[in-house]
Amino acid sequence: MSAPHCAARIVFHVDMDCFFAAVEERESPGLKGRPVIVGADPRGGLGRGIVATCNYEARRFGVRSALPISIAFQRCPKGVFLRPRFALYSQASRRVMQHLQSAADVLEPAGIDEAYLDVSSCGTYEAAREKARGLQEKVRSAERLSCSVGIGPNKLVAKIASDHRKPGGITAVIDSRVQEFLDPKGAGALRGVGPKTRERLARLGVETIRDLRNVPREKLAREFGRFGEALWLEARGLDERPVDPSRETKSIGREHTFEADTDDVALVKETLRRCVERVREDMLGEGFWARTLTVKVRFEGYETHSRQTTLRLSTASGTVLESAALALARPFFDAGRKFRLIGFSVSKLCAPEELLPLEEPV
Ligand code: TTP
Ligand code: MG
Repeated sequence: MSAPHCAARIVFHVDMDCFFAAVEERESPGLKGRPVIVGADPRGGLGRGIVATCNYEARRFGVRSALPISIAFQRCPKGVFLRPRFALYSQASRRVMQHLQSAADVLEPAGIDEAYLDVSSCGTYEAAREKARGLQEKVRSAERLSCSVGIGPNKLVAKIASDHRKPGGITAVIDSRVQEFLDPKGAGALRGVGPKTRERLARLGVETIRDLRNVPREKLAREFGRFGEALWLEARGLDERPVDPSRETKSIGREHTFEADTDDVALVKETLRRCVERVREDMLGEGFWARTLTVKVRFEGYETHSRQTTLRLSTASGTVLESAALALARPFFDAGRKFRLIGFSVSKLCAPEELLPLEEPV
């Protein structure tokens, strides 16, 4: 028998499998075995908007998150197309988080269907694996939902590991095997590496994390500035960020990186509106109103700016959020620059009930 792997820090990343679709299947047993696609209305193939997520039956037809709904309809016309029910998913999420909470030394919910758990008190990876099995079983029996668990020495590795064997997987990556685990993965698995960065990396001959590791530190810094420094560390599986329980409700945000830098103001405005709408859906799903609104932009060349305003009263009104976001963004639109990214976030969140008077009016 091999010696147990004692570890200083052990982190889980738990990610629910096909979350919205899995909740829908649970609610309607008739959906079992059929392709289920949650997202915009396909309108017989003419609908606009995108797929939020779909189950594995639908993925077999080439449907996936963020695909235009019209294409999803072409690929899988017999699928069951459902509009998202955010309130239902956030209720399911809250219950799952409670199970995770009771298994963790520290819990950091990282989104509606994912969380980081510090489980260092397990002491060994063997014990951590056992805990992960128990947790999956608990979520399966109590919530009838499936999740995948990544186990690693830090958040970065745990997150990549949770995606390694989906659905229902447990992947543990001990410290001494981090490099071997990361090396063959695409650079896109790292934080902040979207299509745009992947393309720039490809021009440097970088496809995998192994390729990235072979780029000298100075070259990455020259090419990407501070982000290059982060990439250098991440390619080595290094990540010191603690599991932070207070992160959850600090803010809710969405951002979009354009395929190519653009000075098409109408397109950027429309993208901002979509970000606002997604943020608002998340706010309502999680039962929050917000006071502080922030618009972030990144111009070509990675120059990043943000503008923020704090309202006198909290709101969840789509009209208020959208007009405030457009007003905040106006100076950016007037700058005559090319946009790489636009995003919107809200903070100073509160539950609407906190706004109500404490006593019943007489
Ligand atoms: P993910 O965890 O990315 O996706 P998933 O849980 O559906 O599938 P997987 O098994 O691969 O983890 O996202 C969680 C939920 O967030 C997802 O169920 C729907 C929602 N979502 C969107 O609304 N739009 C998106 O573009 C993505 C990626 C997710
Ligand atoms: Mg998921």
